[in-house]
Order: sequence, then C-alpha cells, then structure tokens
Amino acid sequence: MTAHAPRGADAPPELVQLLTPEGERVEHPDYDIELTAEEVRSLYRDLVLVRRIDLEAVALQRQGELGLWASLLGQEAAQVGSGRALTGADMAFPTYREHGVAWCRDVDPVNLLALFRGVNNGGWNPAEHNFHLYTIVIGSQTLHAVGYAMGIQRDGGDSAAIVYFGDGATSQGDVNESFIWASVFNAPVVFFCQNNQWAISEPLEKQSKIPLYKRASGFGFPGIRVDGNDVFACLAVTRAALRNAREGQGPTLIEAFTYRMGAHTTSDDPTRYRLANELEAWKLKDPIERVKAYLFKNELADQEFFEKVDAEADALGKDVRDRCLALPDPPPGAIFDHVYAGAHALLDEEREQYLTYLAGFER
Ligand SMILES: Cc1ncc(C[n+]2csc(CCOP(=O)(O)OP(=O)(O)O)c2C)c(N)n1
Ligand SMILES: [Mg+2]
Repeated sequence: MTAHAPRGADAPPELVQLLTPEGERVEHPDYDIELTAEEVRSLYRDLVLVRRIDLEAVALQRQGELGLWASLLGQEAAQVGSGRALTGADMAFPTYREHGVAWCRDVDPVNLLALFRGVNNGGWNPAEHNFHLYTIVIGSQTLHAVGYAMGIQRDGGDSAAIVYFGDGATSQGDVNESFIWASVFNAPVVFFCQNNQWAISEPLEKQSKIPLYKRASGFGFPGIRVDGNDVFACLAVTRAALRNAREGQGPTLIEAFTYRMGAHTTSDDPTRYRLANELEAWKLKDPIERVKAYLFKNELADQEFFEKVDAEADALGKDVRDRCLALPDPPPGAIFDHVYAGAHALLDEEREQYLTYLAGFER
C-alpha cells in the first residue's frame, strides 16, 4: 500500500450518491430527490456554463489578463448542487473558488474576474446577492458565517447560512472554533466542506486520520459525506441540511467528496507533487458527463438541447472575455475606499500622502 492509497478515486464509497459516474440513478433511503426533466436540464446547463467561465478565466490568466485564478474544474457539481439548494433568503460565505455558487447567486462572473485582475475587491454587493465577498484567509469565513447565523437566530429569522471551505481549512483554528460556536448555540449554519483531496500540495492524509465528516460528531452535530461530483446528491443533502438549520436543528457538516482536477491556482504546478493516474481516475467521475449520460439514456434531452447549451457557453465565454478586457483600471486612490464603512482620519492622511507621491512622477 502506498501512502496515497486510501485517498481519491480509490477511497471507500462511504457517501451519499444518487447518480453514478455512468449516469445511473440510484436510490437512497434518506436523501432521495424528485427532479423534473426541466430541472435536470437546468442543472446540466449550470454545470456547463460554470465550467466555461472557469476555462475562459484560466485562458485569460495565461494571456496575462488576470493576475491569478483559482480554478473550480471538477468541483462544479458540489457548487451548483449546494448553490441551487439555497433559497434567496439564505446567506452564502465563499472561499476564493466558489465561482459555481456565485453563478447560482446571480453574481456577474466578470466581477469574479475583476477581483483576480486586481481592479476591484469583488465588486458585487453581498447584501444584494446574499453572497459574501470572496475570502482568501483560509477558514476565517466560517466564523463570519456562524456570527451571521447567530444573528438570524436572534432576529427570529427563518433563513440559514452556508459556508464553504476546503479540506485543508479543517486544520485551521478558526474552523474548529466556528464548529464549537455553531454547536453550542445551535446556529442555523451549514458547513460545506469541498474535500478536493488537496490543500495546494498537501494531501488529505496530512489533514486528518479520519474522514472529515466524522469530525462533526466530536463537536456534537451531524456530519455527512456526499459524492461531491454528483449534482443530485449535493442538492439533496444540502437542501436537507439547510432545512434542518432553518427548523432549529442546528448545524450540519457536509463533506463533498470531490477532486480538484486543475492546479491549486494558476501559480501552481500540480505535476510537481501528484501522479497523473490520480487525475485520470477522477476524470471517469466527471460531474458533467454523468448528467449528460443520464439525460441521454433517459431521453430527457436531445442533440439539439446539448448543442444549444454549447452555443450558449460559447456566447457566454466571449461575453466574459470581452467585458473582462474592457474593465477600466481604478484610480490609484480607490485602494483606500471601503476599508471602513465611514471616513477615517489616518486613511485620509495616507491617501493624501500616496497621491502626492504619485503626483511627483508627473511632469
Ligand atoms: C490563514 C491562511 N493560511 C495560509 C494561506 C495560504 N493558502 C492559500 S490556499 C491554501 C490551501 C487551502 O486548501 P483547502 O482548504 O483544501 O482549499 P482548496 O484550495 O483546496 O479549495 C493555503 C494554505 C492562506 N490563504 N490563509
Ligand atoms: Mg482542498
């Protein structure tokens, strides 16, 4: 047995699955879900469009148009499934990779590119989309989400918060602290961990000796592992966890078992630390192919439908590219805006100094 043996594609299938990699629908006693043909086609469309946005962003970075990009390749089902489980009133707290959730929250993808182009800090209004700004500091958004959920509780609201984080983040103090707070205050929050098997170059076995979802029991709330490449299962499990949270049953940890098919970010070269056969094994579990196979086999979509989605993806890709390239550079002083909600004397002074410094270069 190699050090990597229990991970990834060879890991025991101790998870909720409703759609096999071959596109076969399977029953589950606790998490079955009824989806109309229209709903399945709509999920398929989401998956394809989100993958296209990601592909364009990687290409734009390679062409020097973005400083960096964190690809979601392989994680589309986890993000679209959980994202589509949210109601408009629920609040989502992402990391830096949740482009698929952003899509489900109607955030313009060009805003995501703008952030990675360095021309704004995200640009969308979190309150308008119920989608918080991206958080790069690993795990800190779990505390924000629990605080938000406790606020919902104190306001007597009936929505829930969901927070996204990675397998590596589970080793952070913030995440463990947020588990404790959520548990003892019974906060209406869903912890959605995308276990994509890697934290940059650190494999999962460097984070945990037990499956991540089992961590929840030590904190006193339920944990469940779902096939993160199965959009049906991710939707069903997240829907149930959100419902439980809204009904006052407290938090749930969902471990979406998936795989980061690309590099950690465009600055990373995964061939330095992982073997090609691991990726090949996961390609067979592709989240999009299985929905396509299901639609085909059950005659829920015809060739025309697939061609239409592809054409829509082409048009979206072009639109995203064009609008990204047209993004204006911000005025240099804008970096001082929005640091605090109101004016701040020290920042005003620093802005002044910086603008004076820059003016010194003008003839
Ligand atoms: C507090 C903190 N420590 C370290 C980093 C550097 N860092 C950026 S991403 C990352 C790995 C995160 O892995 P994981 O939680 O599995 O998420 P993934 O990137 O796989 O989605 C690290 C260590 C950081 N951004 N914040
Ligand atoms: Mg990870």
